[in-house]
Amino acid sequence: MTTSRSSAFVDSLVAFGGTSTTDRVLYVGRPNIPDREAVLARVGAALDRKWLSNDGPMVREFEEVIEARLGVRHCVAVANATQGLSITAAALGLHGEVVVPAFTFVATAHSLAWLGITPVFCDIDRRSHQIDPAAVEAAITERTTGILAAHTWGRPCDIDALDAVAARHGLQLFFDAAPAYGASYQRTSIGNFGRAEILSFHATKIVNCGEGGAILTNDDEIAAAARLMRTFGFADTDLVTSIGTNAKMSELAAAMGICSLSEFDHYLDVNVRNFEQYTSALADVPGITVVPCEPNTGINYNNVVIEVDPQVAGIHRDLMLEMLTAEQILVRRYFWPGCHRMEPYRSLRPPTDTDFPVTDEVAARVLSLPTGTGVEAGDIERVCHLIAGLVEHGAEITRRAPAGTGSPP
Ligand code: T4K
Repeated sequence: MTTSRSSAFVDSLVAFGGTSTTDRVLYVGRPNIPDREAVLARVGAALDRKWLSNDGPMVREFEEVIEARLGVRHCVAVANATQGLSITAAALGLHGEVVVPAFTFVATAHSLAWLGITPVFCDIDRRSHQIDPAAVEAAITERTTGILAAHTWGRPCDIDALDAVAARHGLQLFFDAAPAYGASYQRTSIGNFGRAEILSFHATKIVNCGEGGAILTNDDEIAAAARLMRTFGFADTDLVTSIGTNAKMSELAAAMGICSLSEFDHYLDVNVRNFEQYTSALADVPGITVVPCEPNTGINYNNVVIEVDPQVAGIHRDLMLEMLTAEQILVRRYFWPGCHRMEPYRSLRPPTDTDFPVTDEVAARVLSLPTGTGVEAGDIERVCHLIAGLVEHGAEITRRAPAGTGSPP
């Protein structure tokens, strides 16, 4: 119960002069580290071969493992997902405008803007946080050539409805599947939808290469074009047949990726266990909702996301973030404030409060919590205990926080 007296819980918070009971720092996005000996053995083999990049054997092995696991015809490994998205947009011949969600990591939009394509933002579904197919349709103009949908939180978006919109308007549909390795939609692995899907193997993803990405497609022409473009357009020694860039994955990254892929089942088990612990520990905390999974989808649980309803919880998300950060629990407010409020997009089209109201509301409420193999049951207990306490004493914390702290910008 909230009282006007100072409570022991609030006094114990680091932000109010208390001392933390632990030295542990908890991160969102802490990498899953595969068996060290296995990684070092593969790195050693690459050093012995003196072949470190440019279509090396481990990059090809990495691609083949993914093709086999996901049942997709082509996996084109790249240096990172952002480059993979740009290359795919170029391979699809996109120009003019491409519709993207406003609520996504900014790389989705940047990958297009980098090519001189205008990302046109649209709003998301309130419940799932995924791109809203009706909003996509409303954003289409005569300049639109494609739709780049995102599988936000690694959870499949409404692929069937987006397919229908793309077909109705003769548009190319492809997916930013950066966080979605291992996810599935109606029992088919992500990687098989649209013209192509692009994965990230950044350090923060469930399977990682340190830095890495992949273009997945069942289309031979897109795969061939992407293979050329990732390596300067070289079709053969001294033979350049298309525009290209350097988006090659190195052998060292592939070594990490192959070892990481081999431990996927373990990472998934840990993530599921963590997700279930968070869900049950926060179930009765007023104003806190663990964003649920949609039916007919399989997910990798690499993102544990809560919504904080400030009216019910009695504390704003930003103040909660500051309190947890002071405790060395480095939660993140992905994807605040929404791409439409980031440069260069906000200057190109100054945002109003009525443009993308769902994105604005969701972006103001979400918090990503630590998960993965770096997090233990006791850590989750501590995080949930703190969140529950912050809610229980929300009024007092809000009153005692220095002016401007944690208040919505
Ligand atoms: N599309 C979507 C929907 C995406 O989410 C992303 C990437 C992309 C496209 C682009 O994919 P890539 O081109 O990166 O392959 C991080 C990641 O860098 C980024 O890959 C990821 N999404 C995004 C959601 O998160 P930042 O700017 O938040 O990174 P940073 O440095 O703040 O680190 C994130 C957290 O991870 C921190 O808590 C620290 C921790 N961390 C990070 C690294 C790199 C570690 O503990 N160890 C590490 O080695 O973007």
